[in-house]
Amino acid sequence: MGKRLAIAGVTGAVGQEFLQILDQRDFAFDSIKMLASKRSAGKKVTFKGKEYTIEELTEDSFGDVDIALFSCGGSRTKEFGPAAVKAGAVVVDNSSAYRMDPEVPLVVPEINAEAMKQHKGIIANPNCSTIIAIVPVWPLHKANPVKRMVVSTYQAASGAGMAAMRELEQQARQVLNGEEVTCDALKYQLAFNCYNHDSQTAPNGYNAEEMKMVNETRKIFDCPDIGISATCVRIPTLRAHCESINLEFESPITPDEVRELLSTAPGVTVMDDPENNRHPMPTDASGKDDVFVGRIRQDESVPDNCGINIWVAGDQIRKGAALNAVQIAEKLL
Ligand code: 2RA
Repeated sequence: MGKRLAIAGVTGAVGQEFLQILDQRDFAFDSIKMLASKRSAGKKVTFKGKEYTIEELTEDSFGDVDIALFSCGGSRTKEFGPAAVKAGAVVVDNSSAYRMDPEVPLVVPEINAEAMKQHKGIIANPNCSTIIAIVPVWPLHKANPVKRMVVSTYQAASGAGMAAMRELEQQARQVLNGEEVTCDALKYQLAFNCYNHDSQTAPNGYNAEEMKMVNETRKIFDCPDIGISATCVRIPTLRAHCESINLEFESPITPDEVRELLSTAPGVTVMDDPENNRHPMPTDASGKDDVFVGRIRQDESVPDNCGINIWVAGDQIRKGAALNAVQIAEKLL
């Protein structure tokens, strides 16, 4: 018997991607409910050739649900997630609401799927820039513990939602036409520009996106002492995040050993062609499941060949959000 599914936040970029991925992966389900805000209730959505009517997300939406995929923001997860659990559903939540709750597993299936066994009804999906960084770092860390990780991100508009993607396109047209730039979904002009991630800055000078990278990585790796520093920047691409990652290992490691380890790592594609200077680009990763890794090279500033630099690209909406959540749900079947 397949599971009874619900998608909470079905009209958003991640919600729409849930449907695509459930279809592409032929996810076994018996029924599916499309849930969204009151504003979207009554609208239609087509899934696997069948038309569904969107229902308003309420506390009573989950009596006939086994697995609920949530991507509707942290406040709505806190409002409706517990009711879903009380009704007997397992919630896989893409928001940051419960990620650092010690009672809630924070899971990347390729890394810590076993943590799911501890769930008490909610399983948290990590932040997209965290997932895209740690999928390739984990196999290296397992072979040779990472002491310190410095990450600079180049994050796509999709991280700010579907409306931000559309606004980036609109801004580009406005700039080229010499018109005033619209900044509703995006905090600043992103077209032909970039800006530091516009999440709140903490007293230590780091924004929430950067502290997610630090705190979520330590939780998922179960490695509270790993040194992590992040700088997160929004750039004018549509849906794939890129990240420059500097790693300091406990023991010496060569670029060839890194390539060898990554060549068999789940969820990773090595695209490392220094001779032709061909390395992952957002256009390579967009729409794909894997995290692409290139620019694999020694960090010659770190003694004893214990430093490595890599460059990664991953689809923010897929592996950075919807795919990772569906992979978690697949382990609940
Ligand atoms: C961003 N990581 O890219 C966030 C979205 N969850 O803005």
